[in-house]
Amino acid sequence: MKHLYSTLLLLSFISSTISGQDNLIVNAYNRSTISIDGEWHYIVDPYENGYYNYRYEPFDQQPAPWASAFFLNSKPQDSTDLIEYDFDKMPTLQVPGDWNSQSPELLYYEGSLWYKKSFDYKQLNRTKRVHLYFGAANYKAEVYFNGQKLGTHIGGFTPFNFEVTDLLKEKDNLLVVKVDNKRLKEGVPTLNTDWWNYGGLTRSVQLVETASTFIEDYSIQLKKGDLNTIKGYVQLNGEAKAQSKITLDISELKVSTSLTTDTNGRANFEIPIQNLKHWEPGNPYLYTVTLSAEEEKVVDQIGFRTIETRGSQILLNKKPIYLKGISIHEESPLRNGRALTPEDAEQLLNWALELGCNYVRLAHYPHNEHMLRLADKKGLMVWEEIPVYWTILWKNEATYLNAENQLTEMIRRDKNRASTIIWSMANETPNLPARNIFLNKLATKAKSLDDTRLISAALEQKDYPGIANTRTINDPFADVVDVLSFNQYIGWYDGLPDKCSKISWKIDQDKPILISEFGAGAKAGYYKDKHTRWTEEYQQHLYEETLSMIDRIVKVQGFSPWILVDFRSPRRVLPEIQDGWNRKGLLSEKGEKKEAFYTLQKYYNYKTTN
Ligand code: GCB
Repeated sequence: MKHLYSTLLLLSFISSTISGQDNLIVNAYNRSTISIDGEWHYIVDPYENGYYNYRYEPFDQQPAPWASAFFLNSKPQDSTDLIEYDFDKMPTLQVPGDWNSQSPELLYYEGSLWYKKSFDYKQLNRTKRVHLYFGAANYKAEVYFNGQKLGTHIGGFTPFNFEVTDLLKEKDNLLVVKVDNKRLKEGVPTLNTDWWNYGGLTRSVQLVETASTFIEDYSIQLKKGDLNTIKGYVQLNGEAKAQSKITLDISELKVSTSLTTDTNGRANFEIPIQNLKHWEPGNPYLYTVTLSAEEEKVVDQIGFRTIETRGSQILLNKKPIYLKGISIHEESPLRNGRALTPEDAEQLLNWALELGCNYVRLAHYPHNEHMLRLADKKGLMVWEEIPVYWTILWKNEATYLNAENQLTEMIRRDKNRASTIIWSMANETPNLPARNIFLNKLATKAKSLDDTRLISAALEQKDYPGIANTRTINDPFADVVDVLSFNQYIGWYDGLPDKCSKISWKIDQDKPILISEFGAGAKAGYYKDKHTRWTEEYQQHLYEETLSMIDRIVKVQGFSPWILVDFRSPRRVLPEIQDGWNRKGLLSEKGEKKEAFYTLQKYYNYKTTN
């Protein structure tokens, strides 16, 4: 047995230096999948004792046998064996799920935690390839399977996968994942945020089965600005990927197009289409699209729409549209923690619809895929964003690459969602030369990955030089974005709500304007008068004042107040009012509606969208 440890460790040493995650498989949930969600044993490991030896060298990079390396799930072979851990005697956590909301001891925990799951795979069929797919793990995941390291993933909100075909057994597969949510200065996000640092395997873990040559990725959307041409590509992975036949069927449109891949396994296409029902709020039409490769089929539900700007207008399917929005964090009153299921998404998006929204800002990081799928079905336009928030290390190359990777994974996952109309690069970042370089590179990358959607960022507003009580946007990134968005808190961090009526706006850029945030804190059920902070009347008054101010800002094409539901934040410590919650929600964390909910609802009911 000891000999086996050293063999396994040597193997893992070799593999950890050569392996990493594979290209992301798109539309994973609509493929043949086996869930490995459920109860997973865990060990809390703040000192990373199961990862490093006493010289602080990672076990998985040492060729010697180390029975205390947790990824081996070692068991004493006889009564003389010294093994100082035992996963199977430890408590369990639900996967998917953040760990913070599952145990009072873990509420504030930031550090390493090991998950272990054993499972059988009865349907072992050597012609299939099998991939281990993680919806997300916050923040850094080290993944080990049957004693081998598969790789590491950094970034808490995007999916990743590893192929396990050759490692999979029929009985007793061992999956061990170390997840570390320590905040890092060089991380994305960095040390300070105004949200809870929920750690763990926060989204579902699945085995995805594919053919030996399979459809890894595809893009199927309308060509930029063209209501009658579907454009895209299909990418195969596998030995037979070159010169391979693929058929793209949209039977309802009588489309059946044959494609042949090039030597890299890719087929590009443009297909003219007549009589398309275009996706839009109120009529979110989705077509069933089937891709058939030689050995497999992938089915998706895809909507077709164009999104462009013209001067200060946003055009959806060539028609101006006003975005009636709300900002949302990925947190659920149903579970008092990270939202993660289709039901959580249903609840959040139903509230947005009840408010009268046609648009949601999914802040401040990529939300789970159910949110986008449901937004597609419900006809809600979406702003998606990466956690480049406040004070990133702009000059650090690794930080940039991390942000770019999160952007790439988000776009790769969601580029076929008609609902997503805006990719946002950042939130409230300082106007500095190094930041400009960082964000410009991100925007160029986003455009290179997807030229059909709009780019934005939540910027900050400033005093207009030389004109009293006048605000403007003075940020060079405003020249790069397609949609000029900014957050503003006049009446909350900046004076009282009455101040809104005294402020004028002079925004010189000829672009559509979105107000990406405004809001005020209120404790549900606390009533007094409109000048008393934290009351429902104050919040309602702020909404009334802000809404009439917004009506006076020329070029505004929509907004997304902060925020739908109260959310946990360690920055919010005021006793009896905040108690760890940011109170700017239109609903409390228990789902109680505040007065301002109805104020916004009324406004949206009267507001026309064109
Ligand atoms: C902001 C941030 C958001 C905060 C909000 C607040 O400007 O973008 O993340 O939660 O203000 O409540 O202060």
